[in-house]
Amino acid sequence: MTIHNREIAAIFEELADLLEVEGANRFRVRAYREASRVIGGMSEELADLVESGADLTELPNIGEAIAKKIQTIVETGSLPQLTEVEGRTPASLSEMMKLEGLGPKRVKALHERLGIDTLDDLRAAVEAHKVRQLEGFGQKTEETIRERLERWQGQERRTRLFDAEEIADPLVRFLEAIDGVEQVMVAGSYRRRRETVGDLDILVTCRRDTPVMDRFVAYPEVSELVSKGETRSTVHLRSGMQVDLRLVPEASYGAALHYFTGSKAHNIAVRRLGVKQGLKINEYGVFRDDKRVAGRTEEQVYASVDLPFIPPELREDRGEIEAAREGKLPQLVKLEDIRGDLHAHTKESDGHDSLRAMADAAAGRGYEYLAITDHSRRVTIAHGLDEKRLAKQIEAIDRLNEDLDGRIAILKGVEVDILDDGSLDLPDAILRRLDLRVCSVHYKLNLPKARQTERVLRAMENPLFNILAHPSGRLLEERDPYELDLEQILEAAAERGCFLEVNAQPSRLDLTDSACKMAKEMGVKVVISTDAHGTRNLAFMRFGIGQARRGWLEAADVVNTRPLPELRKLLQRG
Ligand code: DGT
Ligand code: CA
Ligand code: CA
Ligand code: ZN
Repeated sequence: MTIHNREIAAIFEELADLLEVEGANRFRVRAYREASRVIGGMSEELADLVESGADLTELPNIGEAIAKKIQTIVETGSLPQLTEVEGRTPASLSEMMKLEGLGPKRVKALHERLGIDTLDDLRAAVEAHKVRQLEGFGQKTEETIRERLERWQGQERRTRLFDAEEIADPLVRFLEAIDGVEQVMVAGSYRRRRETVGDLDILVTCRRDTPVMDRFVAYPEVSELVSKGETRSTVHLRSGMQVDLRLVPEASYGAALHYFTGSKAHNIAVRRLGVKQGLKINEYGVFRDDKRVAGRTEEQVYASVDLPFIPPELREDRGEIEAAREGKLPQLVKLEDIRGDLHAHTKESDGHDSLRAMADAAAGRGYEYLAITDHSRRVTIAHGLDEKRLAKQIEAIDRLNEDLDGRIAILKGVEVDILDDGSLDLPDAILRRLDLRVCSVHYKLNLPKARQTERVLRAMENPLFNILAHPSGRLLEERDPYELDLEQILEAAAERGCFLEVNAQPSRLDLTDSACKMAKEMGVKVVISTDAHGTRNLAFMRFGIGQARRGWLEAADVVNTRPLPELRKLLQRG
């Protein structure tokens, strides 16, 4: 049984957390954390690399010692060092660290000073107002912890779409390889490209007497069999993901696909239309007086209620049925419409790859342009660029562009911090020499709404401000968005010719789908960017596209579908 990168990354993360709680050397802690980050972002399986005898120390941030540990994990499935630290620390401490806002430092303080080892202990201490008395906590922190504890309890755990893909892809290949299987389709929220999914809903069609269910429950990743039947089985995988598999007859495939793609609200609305016309619509087909009149394809199901095909990303009952009826469905933006990426990092700040490698990778994707936007000086942990280093990079890009000879245009950019007074982290003189400026809020995320909004609005007053990066600052399943009056920001952006980013990092997907729709309605164009920290991350574009499609965006709403000369004009504000 091979171990996945996700699991290896989790082992290092856990090791770093527990060592930090113990007060271990902070460089060691940081090394493990870095390793975890690198491994989590790799698309090649480490297990394969180890097997092929590759030199792991060639990976960024992986030294001799960590390479050896990776080898151990791949070969044995675990790491003795972790087992050892786990033996020394209460198991519930790591659970506690998963609560938003409670890093190793705080867990350590709670553990040492109040003897808190579990979430239950923590809840009791919060009730007794003991937490606020701790140095470095205070009343506000205590209240935040209380809210998070409450939410944690009532919360279903969801999986990010990217992780869901990593789980679904090999399973789909496994099912497709079964002799006799014809179609395999992942429906549900996964097909609607929701940013997180609860479980996977897979539909299969096959020839008669194909042992699909037997093979499915014997999939090596299955950790628990919940139920097994003739046409439906449910399992849990090692990743924690639940999978529902349904075997459907060819004649019902379209109806089943429609039903299990959902959303539930969309299904109910379509079914209601059917009822008005005397039709019964369910997962087996469309029926009039118990006679099946449609069901083989989704198109047929929609046609039976006089609707055109509605793309899965729109099926949320947010007006798509009315739009379809009036012939006003948007022509949703597609991956092929994208002509370039406008947010990418290199080794110069916190990226893994060189300028040249990033340029080649973008050209390899068929892009017309790529903007290099390394961090500005304030972000010291990311090795942000000051004026001097940025000036050097500008020259390097000029030289590279000559070298590339029009194969792709590399745009000179920066991801510049928006400081807390609303000024930008680098002087206008150097910013002016760039083709574009991506502007980000990276610290003081907890300002009150009015002040945070004021901060961003003030930054947008600078005519050099082009794009507001990851506008809400949220991290999926990890960090809440900061307080910001998006409507005011969009109004100002429309007035001033600024753009908002759909950051396609799987953990960000920020703007959200509904914010995309709001931007469109307020006449603000968006930029879909990957914020790539390595060549492979350029492939994250598909997640940004999914999000934009869920937000009803068309190619015309997206700045980086424009040819370069048009893009350049759009970047000259006013
Ligand atoms: P998830 O898994 O929470 O991310 O969201 P979904 O949308 O994948 O929901 P899930 O897995 O519970 O069910 C898959 C689809 O099956 C759902 O999108 C619509 C359909 N479905 C489930 N329950 C019902 C129901 O009670 N009525 C109708 N009309 N459809 C349902
Ligand atoms: Ca589902
Ligand atoms: Ca399900
Ligand atoms: Zn960035």
